[in-house]
Amino acid sequence: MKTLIKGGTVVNATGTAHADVLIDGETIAAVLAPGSTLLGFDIERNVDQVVDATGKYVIPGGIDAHTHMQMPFGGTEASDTFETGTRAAAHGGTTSIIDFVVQYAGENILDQYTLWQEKAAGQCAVDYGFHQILSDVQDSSLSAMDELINEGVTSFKLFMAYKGVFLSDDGQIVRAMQRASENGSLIMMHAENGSVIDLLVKQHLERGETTPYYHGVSRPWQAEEEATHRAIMLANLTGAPLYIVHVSAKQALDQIAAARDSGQNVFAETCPQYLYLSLEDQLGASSPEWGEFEGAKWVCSTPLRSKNEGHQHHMWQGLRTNDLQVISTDHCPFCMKGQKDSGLADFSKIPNGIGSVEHRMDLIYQGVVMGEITLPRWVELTSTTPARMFGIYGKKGVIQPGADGDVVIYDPNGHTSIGLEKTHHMNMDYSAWEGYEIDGHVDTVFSRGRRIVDDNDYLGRKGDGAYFKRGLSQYLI
Ligand code: DUC
Ligand code: ZN
Ligand code: ZN
Repeated sequence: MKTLIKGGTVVNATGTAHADVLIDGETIAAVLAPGSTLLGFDIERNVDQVVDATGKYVIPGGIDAHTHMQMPFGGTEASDTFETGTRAAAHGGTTSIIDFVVQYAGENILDQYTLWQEKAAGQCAVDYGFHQILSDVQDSSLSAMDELINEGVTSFKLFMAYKGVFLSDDGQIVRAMQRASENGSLIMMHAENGSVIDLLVKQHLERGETTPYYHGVSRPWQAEEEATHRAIMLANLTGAPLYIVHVSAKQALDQIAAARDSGQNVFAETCPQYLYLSLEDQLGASSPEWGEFEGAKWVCSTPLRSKNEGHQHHMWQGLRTNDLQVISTDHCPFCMKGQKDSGLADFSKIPNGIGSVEHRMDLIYQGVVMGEITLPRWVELTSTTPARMFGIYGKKGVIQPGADGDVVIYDPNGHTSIGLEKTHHMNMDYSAWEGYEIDGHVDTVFSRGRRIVDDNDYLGRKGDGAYFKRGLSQYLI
């Protein structure tokens, strides 16, 4: 199948150009001056389909480098399967995800990796890769890190919170970092001080403060800043490169900026929820159905931060100055009924997570509309840098000859309503983004040359998406 996408504005991280894009089979064959011929051939007459992108942006497919499909967590499992979650991603212009293989204490890492490959195989709508979560860092975990690199898993996530679930102590973290500094892999860190949080949670509950708002209050910015600083110091000690996930506190971002300024290989992402949503929104949330428990819809970790303290402004600023390099979602959806409601009487029992995989490209495009970031920076933050950071650039993250035909036609004059009625495709009984009106619309999505979304219709099939082996981070070599 040959496709010509004609008349659009191609947006790469490096800039914009009026150009036609020729996709041959699964691959971009050429990016051409509008209306040009190829070796004397009239291209338009020699392709199978021509798609008119006049007045629209033609961008590389989004890459969400932080998702948790069907993740076992908080006594339940994230409600999107690899099938439903990747289909929703496709609708939102995301054509690659990198999900997390989970290891709980005592479990064997390579067994878990095999299990996750089995879960995803034949299910996905878009291409996918894996990071590996390490919890107790056994001797076998270290050799497994080396083996997984050959499988294309080149980044390892550790947690400084969730004691008894995921938490690794500082000694375990250092062991994993030492191995990463030897084998070239990237350490990803959930940076929150778990002991402090556990104490504050206990104290709030003892005082009868049980509503979802106290989830955020018991995870203060000091706990994020302290853990971020500690992670940076441990990475400094070992020489390991470090990527801090889901940064929400401005003080944590300042730690990251200082480390980067000193020359250390420290990278970081934030997520849409930390750019738009606040602790005050959560406190004010109430509905006839749920009362104050409505706030459970926005229980995630790191938590939403206070609007009055300027965190959101600082995140946008960090995205402009490149102290933050990536925007992922931390997509970890749970339904209100039957999942989040297990915390009705105790906020600490609410499974942590927000679902956004479908909305990330739209929500961050809104940053362009608001004048927070430029058009090329939108593509850089949501596609190009995730590709480079996680070793898939060239195939993904760019519109150029030889790249996979992962292409999105985005209409800046279109509109996307995230309605109060269910308008999204995620397997959730609500959306954290209900009521958001977006000036822009994902019109058409190609995944390796196949048109899988057109005008809100899904044209693909389960199992279209393939596993990609990743190389080492392209920022480190
Ligand atoms: N944070 C969440 O909100 N959910 C999944 C795990 C995490 O770190
Ligand atoms: Zn995390
Ligand atoms: Zn996560």
